[in-house]
Parts: sequence; structure tokens; C-alpha cells
Amino acid sequence: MHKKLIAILVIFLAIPIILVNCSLRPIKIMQNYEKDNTKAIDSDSIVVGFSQLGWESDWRTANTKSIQNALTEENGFSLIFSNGRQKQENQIKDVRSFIFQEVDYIVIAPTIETGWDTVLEEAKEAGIPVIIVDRMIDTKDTSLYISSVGTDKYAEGRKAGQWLEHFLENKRGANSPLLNTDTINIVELDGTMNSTAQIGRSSGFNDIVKNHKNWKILTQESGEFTKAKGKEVMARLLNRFNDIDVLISQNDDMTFGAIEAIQEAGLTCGEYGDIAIISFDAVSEAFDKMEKGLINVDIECNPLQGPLIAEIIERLEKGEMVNKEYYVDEKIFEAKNAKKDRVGRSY
Ligand code: GZL
Repeated sequence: MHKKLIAILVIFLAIPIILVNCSLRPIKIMQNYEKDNTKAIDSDSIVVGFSQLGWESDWRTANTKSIQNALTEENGFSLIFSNGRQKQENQIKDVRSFIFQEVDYIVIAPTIETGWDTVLEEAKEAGIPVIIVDRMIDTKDTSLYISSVGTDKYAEGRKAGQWLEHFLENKRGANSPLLNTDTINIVELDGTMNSTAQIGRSSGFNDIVKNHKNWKILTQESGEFTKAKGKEVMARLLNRFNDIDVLISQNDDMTFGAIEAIQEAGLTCGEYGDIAIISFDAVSEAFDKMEKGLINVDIECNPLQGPLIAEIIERLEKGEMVNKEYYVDEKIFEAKNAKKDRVGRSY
């Protein structure tokens, strides 16, 4: 009994000391999701907190790898990586954690465009420069970020529309069922609503659609940039419409799901199929599908943005000026040239 009493007393006495100790010491928490790909922060290196929006697509994986491979310890960086799992509230928590950890730079690939001002004002208050990558934010106060690296999504959408114009004008009479109909019935599989990719690709494509009275958009529905959702939505659209001529799908992962749905519905797609397919991203598996003729054309969206982010930070470290926005180059790829065009590509 005596010993038990002492043991209980010791525990009660110890608790306040532990709590006081925690609250006094500034804690460097390594906020990290998925895997811990950083070691203890090396004070000589440039500490970068990177809030990636998710793992939803092959494109995203390539984008993450490009940034992780650029911001390495060998290159003078300490990277703290977090995965927002497609939710802005997770990303906002991550940014606050980076601020608390007093990182040198914050890099954000924003899930959606709106709702960033408050947390970016906190970063500005803390004197931490923010670089926006891949997608953009919608803000009136552009001082909230120092630079952005991405791709021109509006131009990507226009390229899709211009390809369809070319395909219809220059191939009439070929043995594709699509070319022998007057009205072109189109369904759009959109990405995450209110994301830069969805906004830009939709408006770029629709600005071309407006010039063609015989192009009919049957519906635009979101497949959230994932294969599973793309397949689910396409299966539903195939039940609803029996005369779809063209599918424009805002990323390859949704396209892969849609192809499965089309085939399970007993239809064909691609170069000489019942449904022509225009896709975006141009990831490796899309080239496989183009070589089989299952996708007509793929509008590239270049995920390899890591080296440019590293260059921007290095220039800032030297006190040099940087542009407010940088675009990485991108092309379009057609099925007929896929085998040749894919040579040398890294994703
Ligand atoms: C485009 C990027 C999009 C890709 C999708 O810049 O934001 O998000 O097209 C990804 O594959 O999910």
C-alpha cells in the first residue's frame, strides 16, 4: 500500500513538469503525411514546406516526383512534404504548420482557386514567400504570392477545340462514323470543379464550340480527375445518351475509366470508334492507349515543374528578381504519331 501511494504521488507530480517542458520549448514538428521523406531540418539548407493537393492521378504523381527530385538535400534544400488529399482545409492546416515551423518558403499546389487569402496573409505576416504551382489561386491581392509555375490551361482547352475543328474539316469522308453526321454530340468529363484546370480547359474549349452551330454539348459533368469517378460518370452518360460522338475528358485518368465504361457498354472509341476521345495530360499510359487507337488526341499538361521552382528559390536567395508567373512548355499528341512522339519522355 505504502509503495503504491508513493508511485501515484510521483506520477501526479511528474505530469505538470512534462506539460511545462512541452509548452516552453519551441517544438519543431515535422508535419508530414504519407511517408516521412525528410530528415531532421539542416539549418544550412533552404527549408521548403510543400503542400501538394493529392494523389488523384498519374499526372499528380509525376508532378510530386518532379518537385521532390528538385528540392533535395544535395541541391541545398530541406523539403517538408504534405498531401492535402484533395481537400483545401487540409492544405490550409499544412500551410499553418509550415508557418509555425518557420520554413523559408512555402510552395502550394492549390486544389481549388478560391479561399486562400486568409492563410496567405498569415504567411505574408510571418515573412514567408509563397510560390503557387500547377494550378492558380483567385485573389485580388497578388502580393500574397511571389511567383507561380504552371501551364496554360485555357490554351490547352482551345487546342482541344482546334484539333476537333481540324479533324472534322480535314477528314470528312474518312471511315469514321463521327464524320458522317451533321450534328456533333459532345459530352465533357470535367475535373475538380473550381480548379484552374477545370476552369481553363472548359472555357478554352467552349470558346471554340461557340463558333460551331452543329456542335452540341450534351452535358458537362465532373469526374473529379479520378479513373473511378470518370468510369462511373461515363457509364451513367452512356445510359442517358445513345448518340455521343465525342468525349472530351479533362485528364487521362478519367479517360481510362471512360474507355472501360464505353467498352463495357459494347461500344468502341478512338480513331475509328463510335466515340472520338480528346484527353488531357499525355501521361505514359495515355500513349499506350493512343498506340492502340483508343484515344484520338492528348493535350499535354507538363507536370515537370520542380526544376523551375528550385531555380526561382535559388534566385530569390541571391536577391534576384523573379517573374510573377512562369509556364512550362507543352504540345499535343495524336494517336497516329504516338509511338514516335513518346520516345524520350520521362512520365
Ligand atoms: C493540371 C493539373 C490536373 C491534371 C490532372 O495542371 O492540375 O490535376 O490535368 C490532375 O491529372 O489531377
